[in-house]
Amino acid sequence: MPTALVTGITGQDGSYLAEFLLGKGYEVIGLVRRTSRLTYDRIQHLVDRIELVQADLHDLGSLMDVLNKYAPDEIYNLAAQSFVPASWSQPILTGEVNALGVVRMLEAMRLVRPQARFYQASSSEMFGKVREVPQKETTPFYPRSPYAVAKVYGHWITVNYRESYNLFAVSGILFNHESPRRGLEFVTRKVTNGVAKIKLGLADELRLGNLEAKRDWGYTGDYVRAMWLMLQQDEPEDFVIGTGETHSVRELCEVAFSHVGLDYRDYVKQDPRFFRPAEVDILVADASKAREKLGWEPRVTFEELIHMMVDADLERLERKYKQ
Ligand code: NAP
Ligand code: G4F
Repeated sequence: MPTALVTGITGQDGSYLAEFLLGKGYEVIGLVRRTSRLTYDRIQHLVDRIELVQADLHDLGSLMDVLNKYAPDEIYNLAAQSFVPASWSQPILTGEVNALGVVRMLEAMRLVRPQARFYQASSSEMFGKVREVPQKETTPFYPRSPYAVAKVYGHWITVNYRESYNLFAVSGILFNHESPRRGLEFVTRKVTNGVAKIKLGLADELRLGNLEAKRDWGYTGDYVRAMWLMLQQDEPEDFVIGTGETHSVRELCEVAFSHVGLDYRDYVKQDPRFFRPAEVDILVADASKAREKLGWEPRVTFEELIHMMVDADLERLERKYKQ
């Protein structure tokens, strides 16, 4: 039975990846940081089937201890400060975790478990002020936030450890991926949760920032499959993962509100508080390399994804407020 270590297991991607790996017969070790309250809501249904171990990306010794104890075959480094706006208010913390945290994990692997295979959660935010449309593996980066700058470091240090130490270390450059487990502050979930609240009479408006920004939004369940496929290849290589479709935040609102028979123009208000100091205007993936080499394709469409998220929020809120 192969063993996989997943950092960020309590996050959106970690929970889907853990499910996926269990389905493939892996022993799954989840790295969790010490917090004053447990943050296991996304993995509550899995806690009896996985092993959780405390360590922190700030602390090299804790990472080395975990690798020593569990000797994983695969390491998925998903942990990060993942909310872009927070990276302007906490740029140093974001750099510590999203940039230096990656090299700590790679150092731990180099010193303790060099035969393991390493996946780094790189991001389409690295393309930022895009140099070409669509974006592929060779598109130059132009990061537009402290988050994205830190992710560029994490990306290149992974390439560098692969080339310097001959480690099997790869980066997945993943475009936005969403699900009913997405954090409430990200725009898809903010919209689907807002729609559900308005539909149930729990709110009467939804305040958003830039409605013209465009993103390539896919379903997280599809994207964790791509992470795993990258670690099953003969040679370590980086891959762009996305749907190849782009939609504006305005279109997202149209699809989400009309799913419950409402017109977004009656409820959505633009609020300067949610605009960013520097915006990423358009992201859209050219994932042809992943299609050809990994045989990867997304299975859930944009409309299906947004409908799934609205339905899940409606169901959750109905349950909560009926009691
Ligand atoms: P998420 O839901 O915010 O989860 C982040 C995870 O990182 C949580 O488990 C969090 O733990 C953990 N974490 C944060 N700081 C840590 C530290 N110092 N030590 C150990 N763990 C720490 O993010 P996600 O959407 O699943 O994204 C997963 C990864 O993919 C991130 O690296 C993100 O930047 C990257 N990414 C995401 C997308 C996307 O669209 N979702 C696209 C491209 C790349 P707590 O539960 O304790 O907070
Ligand atoms: O949902 P978002 O906050 O995601 P963003 O910034 O694209 O980052 C996410 O995807 C990245 C991959 O490209 C990941 F690396 C990162 O970790 C994260 O998962 O915002 C999407 C767009 C932005 O252009 C933002 O300006 O939506 C726009 N937006 C408009 N109104 C809003 C809002 N975003 C948020 N969060 N809240 C709003 O009210």
